[in-house]
Amino acid sequence: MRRLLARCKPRWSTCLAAVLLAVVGSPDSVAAGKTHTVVIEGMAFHPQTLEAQAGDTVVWINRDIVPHTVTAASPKFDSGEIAAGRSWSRRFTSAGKVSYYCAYHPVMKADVAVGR
Ligand SMILES: [Cu+2]
Repeated sequence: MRRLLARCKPRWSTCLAAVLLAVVGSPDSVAAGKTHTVVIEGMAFHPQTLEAQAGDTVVWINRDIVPHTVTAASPKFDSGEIAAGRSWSRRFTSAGKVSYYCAYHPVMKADVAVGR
């Protein structure tokens, strides 16, 4: 930590923020926001539209016996294969409606509505 702070002299406030983020932003931080769950079951995402706030994390749990993906064009992201019984999560940092689908079964579509 001392070495990290020593590098901070030129832009003290920016660096302090970075240090704080490094401390506060650890994966098990509660301050990061709520965690929501989307269940993938019966070849569909439940709920169809999930409402979340910026900073929240969404966990997709695949309860089907076939693999699925969580794939979006804007912002662009892709879970890759989520095997049966496995899960995948993503944190949403900016507001807006995010439409996603399953790359293996493109008829499977749903949204995350991210508010502020
Ligand atoms: Cu699928």
